[in-house]
Amino acid sequence: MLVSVKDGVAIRIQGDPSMPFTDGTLCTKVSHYLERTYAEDRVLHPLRRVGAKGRGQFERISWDAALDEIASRLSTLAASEDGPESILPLSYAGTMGMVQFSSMDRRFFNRLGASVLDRTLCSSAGKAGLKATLGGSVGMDPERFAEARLIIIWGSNPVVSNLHLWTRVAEARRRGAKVIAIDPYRSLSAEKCTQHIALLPGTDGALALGMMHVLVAEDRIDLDYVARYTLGFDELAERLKRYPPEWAARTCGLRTEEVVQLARDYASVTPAAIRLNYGMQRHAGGGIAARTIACLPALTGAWRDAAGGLLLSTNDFYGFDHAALERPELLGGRRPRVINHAAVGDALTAAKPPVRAVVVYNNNPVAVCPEAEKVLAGFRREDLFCVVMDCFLTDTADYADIVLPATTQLEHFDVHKSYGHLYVLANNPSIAPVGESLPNSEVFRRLAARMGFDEPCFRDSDEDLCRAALRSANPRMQGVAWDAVRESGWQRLNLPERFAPFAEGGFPTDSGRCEFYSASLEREGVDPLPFFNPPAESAASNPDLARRFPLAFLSPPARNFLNSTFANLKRFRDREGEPRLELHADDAAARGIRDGDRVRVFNDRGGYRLRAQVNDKPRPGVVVARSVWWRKFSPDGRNANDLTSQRVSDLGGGATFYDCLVEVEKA
Ligand SMILES: Nc1nc2c(c(=O)[nH]1)N[C@H]1C(S)=C(S)[C@@H](COP(=O)(O)OP(=O)(O)OC[C@H]3O[C@@H](n4cnc5c(=O)[nH]c(N)nc54)[C@H](O)[C@@H]3O)O[C@H]1N2
Ligand SMILES: Nc1nc2c(c(=O)[nH]1)N[C@H]1C(S)=C(S)[C@@H](COP(=O)(O)OP(=O)(O)OC[C@H]3O[C@@H](n4cnc5c(=O)[nH]c(N)nc54)[C@H](O)[C@@H]3O)O[C@H]1N2
Ligand SMILES: [Mo]
Repeated sequence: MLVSVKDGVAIRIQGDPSMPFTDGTLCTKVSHYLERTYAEDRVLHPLRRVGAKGRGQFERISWDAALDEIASRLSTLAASEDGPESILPLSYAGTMGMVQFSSMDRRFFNRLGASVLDRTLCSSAGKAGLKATLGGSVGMDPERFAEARLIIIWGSNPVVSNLHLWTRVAEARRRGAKVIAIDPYRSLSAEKCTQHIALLPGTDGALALGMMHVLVAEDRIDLDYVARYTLGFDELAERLKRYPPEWAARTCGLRTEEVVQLARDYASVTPAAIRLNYGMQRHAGGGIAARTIACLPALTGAWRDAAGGLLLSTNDFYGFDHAALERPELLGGRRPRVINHAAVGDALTAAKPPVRAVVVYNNNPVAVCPEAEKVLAGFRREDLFCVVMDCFLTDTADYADIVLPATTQLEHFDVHKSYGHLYVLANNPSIAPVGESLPNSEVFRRLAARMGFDEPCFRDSDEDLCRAALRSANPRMQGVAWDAVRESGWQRLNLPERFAPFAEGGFPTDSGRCEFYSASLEREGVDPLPFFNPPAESAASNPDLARRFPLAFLSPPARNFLNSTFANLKRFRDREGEPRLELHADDAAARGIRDGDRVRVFNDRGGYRLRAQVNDKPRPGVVVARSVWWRKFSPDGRNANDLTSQRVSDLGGGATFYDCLVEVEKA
């Protein structure tokens, strides 16, 4: 992104036309980033709560007063009987730059010995699934999608959530590729595909097993690739006998021909690329499902081609030096307890010893964490000391004792990797911090000084941190150094342009092969071969619950919001209109609901009101509420996470937002 500045004020932003991945295009939200930077409701100075928790009433205080109070409260807790584990950082993806996401903050909490947050809100199920099969978060180069002849968009809505990949998919389509969406919902992306396979939520693993059964039964396997570069094919073939396409079709709510044809297309139309994304892994069986799907390209040898294979995340191609950023040695041998972010409601209400202070940054947990009633019960606690660092008074900030104003991307240094491309990006500040706002890194630097943490690493500047992040012996990082990246803005990892990562094996697993049979899973007590792990909440897996709550509830990203970011700005809220529940005409008719009616969606965990949008986009039995709305901008002050559960996925302890049964009634 390029920023034009006049008299210290940013007046124009544009995509960097030299950047190959974006080609100078900004997404719907970031193209209006200046409105966020200069928004009227931006927090400009530190604030202290004056009203009751949740009311959002504050008075202005100085930085010194704010930091003195925080340092004194945290020091007292650290020295108390419950110790430093009574303090919990709550941070997530508000910014994912290495400096503002995970550097000085981690040093600070390591030195303190605070409880460790397991950040599982987004991707940990799929990450663990990929690790078991491929050895890490690695896959094909997204820039090669344009050359694929077959593309499967699997549990993803890239028109909305991954625009720059979609550009490549659209290009492939123009060149005649077949593009297939696998999604219970006819999303904006599914609408633009050549074919849409609308399976039941949480059944993706079953579909992949059925496909693999067909591939083996019809001799559509690349036996040479399998013999050279995979592990456990014979055991897998034996296992697949349990999963004929008729079984898969029944489990997924599809026709047998759909399963068989998908397998045949997948094997015969090449190069074949799978864009797997995180939608499909937000279920109880999400980790095993991702692992199972990741077996497909090795069976057919799709990896041989740069435009074939699978992409969930490119994260592990980067060799950033996280230990240099986070300094785990500051723990000094202590091993603080670990708290799962996806179950933070339970942690704040029931952990022993109790959590007595939270420091929230890059995160809006009251809006984005599951089972909001429990999360709120935690944040309402009078005895919980709560600090929120943010650019805005979010739903979470309303419960803060102290609010600290945070900078935006225009106002701080950072260095980024990506999970969806292969470039290192510099984030150079173009304007001074707005108001009295400070970067996260600076806040933790100042807090460290106040708390007497005198290790020299607490004095590193943000550019020191950028430099440290890129200092790495990893061959893909050779030639990628901070000073050069800062100048050019971006640099591709040291990889060939036509990069086919596993054309000749070389998977980062222990065996160096794609592991159909996973000894690492076996060691964890998990079935080492792919199997179907059903959703926790579905008619097949929990018929009693499904009798009371027969509809599957999905709350995927809205086009004009980025999780809950941007959802406070009028432009984006106006574009989304109001919270809406999309439902199929059959499900609406069965409940006497018409398009435009006010409805209430509910289950045992909670409920909220929104406007019915009757269309045939969700398959029957599925309802969709595009998210994540701020609670305070919703008609009854609630949102989708009133319904979602704190249950975690089979692998990786990931959140299971889309594994959620509900009922709907006219309000
Ligand atoms: N505009 C916008 N872009 C974003 C975000 C945003 O909030 N807004 N968020 C960013 C973040 S943090 C992330 S993690 C990514 C997420 O990006 P993706 O992982 O691509 O997720 P979504 O775009 O939410 O697409 C999820 C799709 O999965 C479908 N789905 C739900 N359950 C299932 C299932 O069981 N099986 C299958 N096959 N499909 C299912 C949903 O209907 C939805 O269409 O997007 C990023 N980009
Ligand atoms: N129901 C439902 N819930 C979901 C999802 C879903 O699909 N459905 N998606 C899940 C997913 S994929 C994700 S990734 C999570 C995301 O959850 P979060 O990471 O909490 O993301 P946001 O809601 O965007 O909130 C980030 C906050 O960080 C702030 N911020 C941005 N930059 C900075 C900075 O530099 N410093 C500080 N201090 N603050 C900053 C923003 O203003 C914003 O308030 O939500 C999850 N929750
Ligand atoms: Mo995410």
